[in-house]
Amino acid sequence: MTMDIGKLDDEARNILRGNDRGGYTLPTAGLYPYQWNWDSAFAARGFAAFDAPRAWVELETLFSGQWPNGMVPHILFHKPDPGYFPGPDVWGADLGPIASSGISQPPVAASAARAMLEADPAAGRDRAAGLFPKLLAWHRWFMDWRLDRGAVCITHPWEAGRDNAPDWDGAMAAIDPVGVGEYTRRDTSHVNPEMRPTKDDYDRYIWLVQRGRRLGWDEARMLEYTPFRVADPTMTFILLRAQRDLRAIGQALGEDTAEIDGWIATLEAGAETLSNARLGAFDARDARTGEFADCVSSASFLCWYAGLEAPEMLAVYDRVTAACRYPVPSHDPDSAKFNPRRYWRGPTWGILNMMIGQGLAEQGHEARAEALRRVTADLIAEHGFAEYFDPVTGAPAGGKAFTWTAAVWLTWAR
Ligand code: 9WN
Repeated sequence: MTMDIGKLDDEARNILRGNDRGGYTLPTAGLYPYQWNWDSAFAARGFAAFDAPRAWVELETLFSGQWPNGMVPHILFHKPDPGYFPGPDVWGADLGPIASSGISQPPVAASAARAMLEADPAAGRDRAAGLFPKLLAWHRWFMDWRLDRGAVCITHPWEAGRDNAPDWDGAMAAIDPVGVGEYTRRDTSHVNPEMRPTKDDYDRYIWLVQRGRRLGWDEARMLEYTPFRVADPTMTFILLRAQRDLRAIGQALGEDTAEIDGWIATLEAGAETLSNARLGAFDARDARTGEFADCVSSASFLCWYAGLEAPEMLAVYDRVTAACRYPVPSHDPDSAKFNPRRYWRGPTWGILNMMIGQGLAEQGHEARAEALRRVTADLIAEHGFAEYFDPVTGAPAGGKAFTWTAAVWLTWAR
């Protein structure tokens, strides 16, 4: 189709400006009224396309909420807003300088910072130097607290950023959310409930939050007994990539990066433990039971973004992307659990496409990368800057005027 690139550029910049709350950017107004971690790093990349100083501020604001133990929370509650549940009163996570959640999210910030530094080394040097020790501390926190056989685990489905992915079904089913009590969701008042996680999911999400709160969000105490601990391809591949990017930043700044070299080796070995031979693909692995989830997800295809060659994944990628018009579906269309409308159980997400596309290109699979870029551009041009899309029809879903979809347009898809 023919698309008006200039008009889409304007629209994307207006979305970023419109969601800007002064130093940080909302994912979308209404549904998500706070600063989210990985959304913010993607927002920074979007701003970098037209306002580099503002892009650095986005990352600096994110790190202003870093906890003393190095963790960077998945939500920073800068200003109270009753439109989102669960808010700071439910999390009770008061260990950091800003009210926040008690868990983290996929660490894409170092990768954003590296891209920004390389785009303008002179202007970016001081900003990158300010962030480097903070990024290092966050990455060390993952290495200290989240590894299982070298792969990175999540302790809550929200930590992966793929909330209701079928990858967690087994681990979630093992939780009995006893005593969770009554609560009122707000997400389903903003968007169609059919596009959101179910009540069974939410009971467990909230039960896990209540448990973390009872344990004072103390990682050592939480590790003694872990009701939910899943080695996750999203986290593992994204952290591996982020470590390589952090090392590049460190080298550009003349820092000692030996510690990061060790982390990369550990994570490379850990990534192999996510290879499910029965499935022929990278998969989530329950760290408590050792069982694989048997799920091909869009996160399985982040292997290339992580810097792995993974030639065996190409045929899986070709099968999955051929199965629907608007790939990459978040869950395998050939699986009985595939649902093209329900959030992370089928829909296509622009940020995953961008990371998969970058990885494919870097590993020399340019034709696949270009096809994916084009399909993502078509999705946005035809259906707008939605939170996610139906992979079969392209229909927009979830929140509108979405920050990370605008950022994907400005940085990669256009
Ligand atoms: C919980 C903000 C976030 C994204 C996640 C996405 C969704 C939150 C929610 O929205 O999660 O963190 O309430 O559904 O799954 O990836 O960061 O856009």
